[in-house]
Amino acid sequence: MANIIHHPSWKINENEVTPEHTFRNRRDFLKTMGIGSLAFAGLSGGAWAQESSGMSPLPAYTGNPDFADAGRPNTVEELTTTFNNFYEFGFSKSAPAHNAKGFSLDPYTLKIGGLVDKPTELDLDQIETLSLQERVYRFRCVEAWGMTVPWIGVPLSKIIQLAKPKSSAKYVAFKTFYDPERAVGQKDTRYRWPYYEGLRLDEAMNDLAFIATGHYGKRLAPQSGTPLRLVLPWKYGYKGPKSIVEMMFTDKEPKTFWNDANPSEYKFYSNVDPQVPHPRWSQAKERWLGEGEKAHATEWYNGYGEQVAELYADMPRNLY
Ligand SMILES: Nc1nc2c(c(=O)[nH]1)N[C@H]1C(S)=C(S)[C@@H](COP(=O)(O)O)O[C@H]1N2
Ligand SMILES: [Mo]
Repeated sequence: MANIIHHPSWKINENEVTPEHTFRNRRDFLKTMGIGSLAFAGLSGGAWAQESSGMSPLPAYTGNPDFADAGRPNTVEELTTTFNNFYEFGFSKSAPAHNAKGFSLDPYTLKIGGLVDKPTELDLDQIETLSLQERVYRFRCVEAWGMTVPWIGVPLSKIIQLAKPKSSAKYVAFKTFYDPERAVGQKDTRYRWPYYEGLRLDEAMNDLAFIATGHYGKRLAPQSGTPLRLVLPWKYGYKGPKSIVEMMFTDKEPKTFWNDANPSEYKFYSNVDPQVPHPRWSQAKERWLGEGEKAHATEWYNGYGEQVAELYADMPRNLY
């Protein structure tokens, strides 16, 4: 490999590097550097405290009957919380559970701005009073593993409605926390931190788009994206950022972390599709956590086509 790989002090073993991880050359990095964070210029503060968690227990929630059963067994909590992608806390699957131990963004505030009539700041209580419910969703990572998780949270549309997006708002961008002292992965300059993502507004308003603050009847484990993360069951997992701190409405398609890192491998839409292979992996089959091999056929939109297919009706399939 032509790149000079500079190992930071928390050095990762090469054999632990996940398939999603790719090394970017310096030229690509410089090329994308100036562009991606424009939407958030002036907004990063880095002042997210991490006192030991004083978080209250998860409030009472109801089970949403439409999502009581994902048609397959739930993944056991122990697996969901020990096999993770959360590059801020290391690049191996086992690192986040270890490195994010005790991590918290308390006191937490979600900032909402950009093209909205009501710029808003919400704490966790205000978010959870919007309609806290449990939904069991299938989840699919682009690395061809899947899981099934009983999330607890609120529909993203409820949060969006509070901020009253202007008619000029066509997209929503998400920004996550920045604290390289605590999140050692953010010291790796091969990536541009903090992790950022985006959706078209109609995707964000779809009933499936969900902000999870809990799973398995409790608050999210730190490595699962404390205190809240986006869950989009019809898209590959990287479209759902963990530990979001800002939402910003825009009229242009937002830049995204993985598309900037490797545009030929990670597209903006990233809908699960067995017929659109990733350049490095077929997407035809998938492995469910806890199983040894790719024993299951991948479903288009991860099986959620009834709810989301119309969003992409006039789009060529290979575009996403
Ligand atoms: N902030 C942040 N969010 C993130 C990631 C990340 O590295 N950082 N990884 C993404 C990817 S690739 C996947 S598959 C899921 C993994 O979620 P899990 O570890 O809870 O299974 O989180 C997504 N959200
Ligand atoms: Mo992923």
